Amino acid sequence: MSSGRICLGALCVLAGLIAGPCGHGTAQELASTRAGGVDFVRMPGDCYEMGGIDVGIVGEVCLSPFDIGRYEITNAQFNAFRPDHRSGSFGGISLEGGDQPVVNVSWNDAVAYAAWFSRENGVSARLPTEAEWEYAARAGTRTARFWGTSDERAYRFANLRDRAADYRLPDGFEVTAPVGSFEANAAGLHDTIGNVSEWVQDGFIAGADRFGGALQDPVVPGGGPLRVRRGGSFDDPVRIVRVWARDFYAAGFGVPQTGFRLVMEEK
Ligand SMILES: [Ca+2]
Ligand SMILES: [Ca+2]
Repeated sequence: MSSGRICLGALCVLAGLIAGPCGHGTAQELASTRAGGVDFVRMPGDCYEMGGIDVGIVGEVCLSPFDIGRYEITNAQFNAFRPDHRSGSFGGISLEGGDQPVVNVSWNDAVAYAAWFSRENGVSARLPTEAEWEYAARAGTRTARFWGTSDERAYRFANLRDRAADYRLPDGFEVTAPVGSFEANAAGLHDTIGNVSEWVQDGFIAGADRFGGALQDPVVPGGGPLRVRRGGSFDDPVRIVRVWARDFYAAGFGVPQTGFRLVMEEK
């Protein structure tokens, strides 16, 4: 548990709490809502420095308020939409538990789920933008991981690769863990780093200048074949995971390492 108050922009984040304007006020838990069996945490409108040394500094981006899923979408939640979907197995170990995150879903599948979820629940749900995802995953921190820079503390906060050359930090899960098995970040979100990497809305363009200077609610529209994934998975070694790290995959294909969480736009 973080002991310090971290101030970024107009807000202070304090161990699961937004403490109000820096230097003032009473700590107040971030608002949460629930729709269609999915828990969402309300992110305030705010600005932050996006990007990192490995991928380039995007600069200060500003976001309108949004609600983001506390957990990755699970098999049980996705099967309400597509009862015949199967997440399969990895290395002979099942990925199909009801509380495990859904995987083997393409970006197109994730977008279809968000559209179905919106219709079913009378809300406006979608994938997070890359900028929203990174803001929520950082939860006010500026370090490479939301728990700091330490590799050794990773096993408390993230399900990463156990069976690797750097098998020094067994976290108890060789494949996907039931969502919420690891400690949350300061905003109350679980499994942002690790468990499954997460599809975001953005098309993939390399480079820190990909938003073309539009840094209010920035997004790279899709259109090409590639979409961005964030956070790394149970199949990534701890040494490579960073809160700003990004990679991509073809929009039409699912893999055992990738799932998603939803954002709900405020009305
Ligand atoms: Ca693991
Ligand atoms: Ca994740």
